[in-house]
Amino acid sequence: LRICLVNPAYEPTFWDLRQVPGMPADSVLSPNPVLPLLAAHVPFDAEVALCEENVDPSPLGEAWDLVGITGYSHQSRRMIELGDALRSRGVPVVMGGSQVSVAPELFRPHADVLILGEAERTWPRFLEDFQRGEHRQEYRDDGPVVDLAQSPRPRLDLLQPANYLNISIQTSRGCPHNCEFCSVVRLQGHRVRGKPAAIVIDELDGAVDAGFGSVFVADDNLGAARSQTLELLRACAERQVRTGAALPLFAQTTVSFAADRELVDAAVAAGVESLFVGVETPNAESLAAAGKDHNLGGDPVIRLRRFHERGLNVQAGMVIGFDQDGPGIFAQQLEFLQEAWVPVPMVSLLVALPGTRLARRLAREGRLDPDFAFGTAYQLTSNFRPAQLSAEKLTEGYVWLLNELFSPTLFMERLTRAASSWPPGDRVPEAGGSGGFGMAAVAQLFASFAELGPAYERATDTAFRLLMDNPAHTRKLLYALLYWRHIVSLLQRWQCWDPETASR
Ligand code: B12
Ligand code: SF4
Repeated sequence: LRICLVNPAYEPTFWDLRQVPGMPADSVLSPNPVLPLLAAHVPFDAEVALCEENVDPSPLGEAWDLVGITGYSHQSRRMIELGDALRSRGVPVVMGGSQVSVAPELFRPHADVLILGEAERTWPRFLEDFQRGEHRQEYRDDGPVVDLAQSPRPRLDLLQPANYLNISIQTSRGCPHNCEFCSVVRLQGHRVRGKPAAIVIDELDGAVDAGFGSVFVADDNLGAARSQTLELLRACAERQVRTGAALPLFAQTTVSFAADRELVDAAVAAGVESLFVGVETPNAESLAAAGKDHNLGGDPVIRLRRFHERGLNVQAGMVIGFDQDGPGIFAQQLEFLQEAWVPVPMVSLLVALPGTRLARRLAREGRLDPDFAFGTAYQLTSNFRPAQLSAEKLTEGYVWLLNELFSPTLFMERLTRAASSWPPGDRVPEAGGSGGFGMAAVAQLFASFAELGPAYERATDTAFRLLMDNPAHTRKLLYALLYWRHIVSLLQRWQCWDPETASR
């Protein structure tokens, strides 16, 4: 059997750096970990290929006995197009993933088979049925949740490390919280299921062997199961000592992680370099209404600064457009992010994803646009109108905020404050592999700022000094600068970059 597993193409997003001039066109942040995982779960001898359509769509033109398509909400349109095109050529198509699991009715007409929910047991069962010519149209695992202790080593050997900046490795599933706008609990459940540390370490060794040089921890919420996380981080620290090389880690967590000194110490020792922190909003009323009460304890500004003071770079996830947000929210977000020294925040408009409590509530209230095309962060519109803001004011305020945040003065102010708070330290030699930046790429990055005008050119002088003064933090600084350039390119691409704001 010849099987091809595809991650469909998406429009440029916050999450890949393809828009940075001079960056290779294939700078996707990291592969969707599901493809190498499904490849490892094929229960018989078969030829399996992985296709990252964002980089190289050519494998899709080959003759396959079966094509498997994954995807998140923003890939829905492309998933459907691909399904239709492949089936018109007579290729059987199977689809799965988060969006298929929460909105199967969208995909049924475009696939031969849907696999809903976790697929560790149903995917091999389907393949056996398929080979016998007796498969069903839909598989849903009604058994107990999957035990990650049974995870096989993903087939990372089928990936091209040069296409990616990091590898993604999942170490747990589930979250004990239940924020109104999030579908994680519906997809993964309330109980956090950790992968035993020994299996994760084996996967990390496999990632380095396959040529990857840094790791994105694809968990919902690192630290949600405290003792599991501590055990894992300690095993990563031991691995670093054993190999004598740093393997930088990036992970997602919540603000409360900063309040736990033992967890933060363990993260630093494990080689965690950056944390994507779900801060969402400085508006406490919005947090309370969204059920994100765990962000309400303590002062978030102090907590985010605490991450920086331990050398952990913070990428904050921020959201605008809650019913509790009034016209002042844009300025409030700006002030908060400046105060908290977050160099590269990801600010999104609140969108109601299918399968969330938010989508159900808005549908009940008759407020949900059913024909909305889901995008990613930096989507300029939403599928509902917040109570206190018109659609026009929402987009206008959002574009204003992005321009202000990424104007040279305000961006460099945050980066300088963050970098000055990172402790000086010795640089641990890195394992090498994907995700490193050569001198030529750095020179090209700096040259590309000059194209944006004198204010950017002046800012890069400051950036250059920061790089010289903080040799232990070169990678974090370069990533921040790359994201900055990337975001400016996105704003230009979407014709909402304001040269006047950018001149300050
Ligand atoms: C890690 C992660 C990220 C990483 C992605 C790293 C990467 N390269 O993949 C980052 C931080 C970059 C990210 C970004 C975004 N993410 Co995200 N992310 C996750 C997270 C926490 C884990 C996903 C993961 O890696 N799972 C590991 C794999 C192995 O498991 P799985 O996806 O659950 O798949 C299982 C089954 O569904 C099935 N399956 C999946 N695909 C297929 C295909 C076939 C053929 C078959 C048979 C089976 C199958 O098999 C798997 C094993 O059981 C999920 C939450 C969650 N727990 O699902 C959110 C989640 C997937 N993200 C989400 C969203 C919305 C986004 C963004 C659009 C956010 C934004 N505003 O920009 C962006 C899009 C980025 C991009 N360019 O694609 C939503 C998707 C909602 C939806 N309905 O699709 C989720 C569910 C979180 C949420 N808010 O509810 N994300
Ligand atoms: S937003 Fe984060 S904390 Fe809230 S339920 Fe989702 S994963 Fe958990």
